[in-house]
Amino acid sequence: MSETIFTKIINREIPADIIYEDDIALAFKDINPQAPVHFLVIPKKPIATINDITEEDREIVGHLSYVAAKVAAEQDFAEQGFRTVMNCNEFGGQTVYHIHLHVLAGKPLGWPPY
Ligand code: D5M
Repeated sequence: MSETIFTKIINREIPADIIYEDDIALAFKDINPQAPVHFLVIPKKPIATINDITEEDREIVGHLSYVAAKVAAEQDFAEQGFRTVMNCNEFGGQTVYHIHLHVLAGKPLGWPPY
């Protein structure tokens, strides 16, 4: 797949407010926050969309939720609650084609999300 802006963030070619990193994933604050807390958890492996996840990626993708919960606990909003969202393709509202788990928190979130 072609490189996205998120690969540049992983490679420190452009700045981001990084809040978590390990061998598999990176988490950083969303540049256009939709809630008081809004960060993205991405795999270091570039996977374009949910549709492109393969069997070998299952552990990586599960790890994104693990990181979301870990940061939620560390930042003390786990008990209050939060939302994770992964958008897919045009109708899902995806704009960056490197999968990312949005983590939104800090206020009661509406449902449905439109
Ligand atoms: O979400 C893509 C998200 O990525 C959107 O909420 C903005 C965010 N974004 C885009 N560029 C950056 C940089 N450079 N830093 C931090 N956050 C960024 P989607 O689900 O694809 O619509």
